[in-house]
Amino acid sequence: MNTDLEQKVRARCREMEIPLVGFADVSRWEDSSVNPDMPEAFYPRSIWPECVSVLVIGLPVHLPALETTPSIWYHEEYRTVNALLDQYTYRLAEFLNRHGYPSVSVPRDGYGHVSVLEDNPVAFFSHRHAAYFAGLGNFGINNMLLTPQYGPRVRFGSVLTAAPLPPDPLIEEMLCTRCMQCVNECPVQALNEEDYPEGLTEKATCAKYSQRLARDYRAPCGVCIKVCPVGDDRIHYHREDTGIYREKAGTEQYRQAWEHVRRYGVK
Ligand code: B12
Repeated sequence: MNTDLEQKVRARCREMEIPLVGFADVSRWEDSSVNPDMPEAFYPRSIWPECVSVLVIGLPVHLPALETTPSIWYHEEYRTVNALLDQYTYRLAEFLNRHGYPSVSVPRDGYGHVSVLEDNPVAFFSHRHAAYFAGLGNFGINNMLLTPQYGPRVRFGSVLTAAPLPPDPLIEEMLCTRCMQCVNECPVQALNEEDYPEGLTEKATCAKYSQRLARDYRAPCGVCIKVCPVGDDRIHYHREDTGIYREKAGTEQYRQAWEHVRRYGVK
């Protein structure tokens, strides 16, 4: 394992202000004790046979913007994070290439348009699985990868590399509290109480809702990540109490602010 290279990659990520970085050995996808029954075609080595490790980065979505969803504010925040993910993973792949290790970045999503997802709501590579195997978090009832730092309010990008980087340990302690707020607050009832990956029963319903929001420049939805109580970012933004998202006395000031934002910049 190349620990010197690992330190260089971590230092590069710090310079780029990337808060979450993890490494996964490709053998984790092939180990049935940690991998759910993901079809083999989705394994990194099936996609690129030279792959030895996967480098995963995570960038947070900022809670105050997300709280206004569906809105232009979250819509733009989402686009910014997506653009950065693609740029950062491309640049990290180039960094590794320059160090002599063949590497390639994977697009943060991997579909041409949300309408494509109505018939086939699957991409060729799963970043949430990569993030899990890179020790960045574990799965919640909302089907998202929850991290200690940001709960599910973090988007991931991956670099496939031939470099043998030391794998990070998986997070064993379950982060999801099973509070069911994601299930109860989903505006189109697309989630149920089953554990991942059965929980998202209505992928097409979720995708269709997202498509409707996209026509108005309000996509994506993101309510299931907004209401999740997990993540240190809630402390940072003074949002430990998720009751703020339900009508209750003393929360009018917030509701007015969110409604104000939702009225502008969209159809
Ligand atoms: C398609 C997609 C969607 C679709 C469909 C949802 C879906 N497929 O789960 C729609 C538009 C509905 C959607 C919605 C959202 N998404 Co989305 N989405 C994706 C995308 C592009 C592909 C997912 C995928 O198909 N991966 C490949 C498959 C193989 O893996 P998987 O879905 O991760 O896992 C499945 C398999 O393992 C499968 N499985 C397990 N065992 C078995 C066994 C067999 C036999 C089979 C066939 C399958 C199977 O079941 C798992 C669950 O469906 C990813 C980006 C990416 N490329 O990873 C983002 C991604 C998953 N989305 C993300 C987010 C944040 C969201 C939203 C919150 C919207 C938002 N941005 O605000 C919502 C949340 C919906 C929810 N609660 O699940 C993030 C998740 C971040 C995190 N912290 O986990 C990702 C990773 C984007 C990113 N780059 O960060 N999404």
